[in-house]
Amino acid sequence: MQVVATAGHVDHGKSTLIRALTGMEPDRWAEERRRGLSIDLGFAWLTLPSGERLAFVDVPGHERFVPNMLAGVGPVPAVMFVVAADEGWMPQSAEHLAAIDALGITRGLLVVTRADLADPGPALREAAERIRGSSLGQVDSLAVSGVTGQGMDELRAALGRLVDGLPAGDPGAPVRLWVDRAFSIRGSGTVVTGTLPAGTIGIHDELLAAPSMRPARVRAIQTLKEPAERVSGVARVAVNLRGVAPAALARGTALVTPGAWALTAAVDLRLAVSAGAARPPRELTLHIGTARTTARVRVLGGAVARLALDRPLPLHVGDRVLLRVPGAAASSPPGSGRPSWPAVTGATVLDVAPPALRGRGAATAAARELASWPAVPGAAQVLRRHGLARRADLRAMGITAGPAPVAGDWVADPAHWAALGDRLAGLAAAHAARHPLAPGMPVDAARAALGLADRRLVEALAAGRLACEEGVLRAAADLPDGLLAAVRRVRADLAGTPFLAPEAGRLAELGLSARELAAAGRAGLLLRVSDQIVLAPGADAQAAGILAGLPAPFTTAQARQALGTTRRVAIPLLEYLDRAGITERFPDDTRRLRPR
Ligand SMILES: Nc1nc2c(ncn2[C@@H]2O[C@H](COP(=O)(O)OP(=O)(O)OP(=O)(O)O)[C@@H](O)[C@H]2O)c(=O)[nH]1
Ligand SMILES: [Mg+2]
Repeated sequence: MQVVATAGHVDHGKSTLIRALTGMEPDRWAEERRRGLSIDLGFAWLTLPSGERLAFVDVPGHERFVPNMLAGVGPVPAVMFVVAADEGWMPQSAEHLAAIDALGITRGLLVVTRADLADPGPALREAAERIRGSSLGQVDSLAVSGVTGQGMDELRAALGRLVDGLPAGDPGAPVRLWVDRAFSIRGSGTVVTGTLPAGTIGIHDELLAAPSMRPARVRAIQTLKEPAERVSGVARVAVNLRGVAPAALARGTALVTPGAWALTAAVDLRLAVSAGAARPPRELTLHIGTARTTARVRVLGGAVARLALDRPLPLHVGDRVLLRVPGAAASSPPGSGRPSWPAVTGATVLDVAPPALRGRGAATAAARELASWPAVPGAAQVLRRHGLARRADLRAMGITAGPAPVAGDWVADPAHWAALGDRLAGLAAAHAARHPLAPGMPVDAARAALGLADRRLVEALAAGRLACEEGVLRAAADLPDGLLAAVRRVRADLAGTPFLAPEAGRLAELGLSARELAAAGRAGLLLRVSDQIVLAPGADAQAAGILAGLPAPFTTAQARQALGTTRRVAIPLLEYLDRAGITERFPDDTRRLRPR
């Protein structure tokens, strides 16, 4: 299934076209039908000649209902832009196009309707020209009449081509269903509807209602009025929920996959317009999906701004949002001298957990860093800014790929990690100088001094630099320099591929015989998995973190793959983990992590 929203000036024939195409009534309210004017969103669908189903979200064109229009278009991947042949391009045509452009929607179709009333040529030419300058670019276009039915077969064919070109949603993506309607049905309870852009919702799934984050269990699902066990985006869905009242799920709330979304009231983002020439107003309305909230704007520099949201939203790094000047019309008044801030602009979310800006120059430095980020930032940029993060936190920010953990489920920016290691070595040396009779530094003292949340981080940092025994860190001093140098080479080999232990030839080349390996192991500089296999200290905890991500029980082959290593290492490593009580081996040679 695909979902397409309408767009276009008031009274240009959007709803009439949807009625003619689908035989369904998009104007759901008596008031809309009485006034001949759409006020709220309408929903209708049809089956295309290809057999694929296409749902429409019909939006109102009147300028008073722009927030409803934005809620309709917000979660939808494509638009059918409607212009009346007898009126041509009009103010809300421009306003709707500006919104589509700000949302970054790239797929669309131009339909000039009411072609029974006037020659559609001029309207087609002008609209195509305007649309070409937007994110939609060059679109297919045609003339029709929703009243005489002229051109409707061609329109179905054009919609088929539009739909064929649309990317399918990722069924494995985390769910964020922006609610567009919530109501209750006698005997069933709460039902919400929305456009599901990606991900899968199944009966019995537990979702959270953002922003309250109250859990809601899925009792039943319908898509286009048909019951379904599971539905994957892109789709129109109606979800029957247990555990929440409709009032807690009004338009603008979202149903999200637990753990997959950070609820945030502060974001750093890149504006599609640089703040160089014009200054944005202090307050803008942020729109995403069906939600909107007032946001206080602070330009950090160039096109980078920090927004404080009145209402927290479930956001991911890379989300596209629309920023609207409250109460403004789309086309700014011309010729007022100083360039004015556009009525709507798009922006891309760069950071959903921005660090506090302290001290002079912090904003400028932050703007410079964020300006250098790619269009859609990834783990490398986010980690460079945050230094250290749990993988679960990265996932909630929308970052799924990332480096292997340094300890537990912690991942680190390499430079930050190296600097922390150096600071730890310095702290331990200073401690030893201050306490000559008890030179070992307690791990917890080091953890506090480094401001770290988890002592496993200290242990991983100490590995290779300091010996760590019984909760105390000691300088690994009394080993010969040659051995220390060889150990550093091994550690460098392991830096990018932590589970590819050096082969016997490599150990011999570095002069590391069994005796040297044993000494390095005792000093905590290497982890001796077996006589022949050495890894960096902390590799056991790192392996446990990775294996925790496998379905239990897992096979040796699955573990080997997840760890990115060979059987030569995987088998002794798993046996080591068994002995250490980290894993548990079953008679069929599968394993699971022991609960801690
Ligand atoms: N002759 C003729 N009239 C049309 C055609 N399409 C729409 N109309 C008329 O134009 C008026 C507006 O049509 P709607 O379909 O309500 O327009 P809309 O774009 O949905 O308007 P809003 O939702 O209020 O923005 C109605 O009176 C329709 O009967 C057409 O193809 N030919
Ligand atoms: Mg209408």
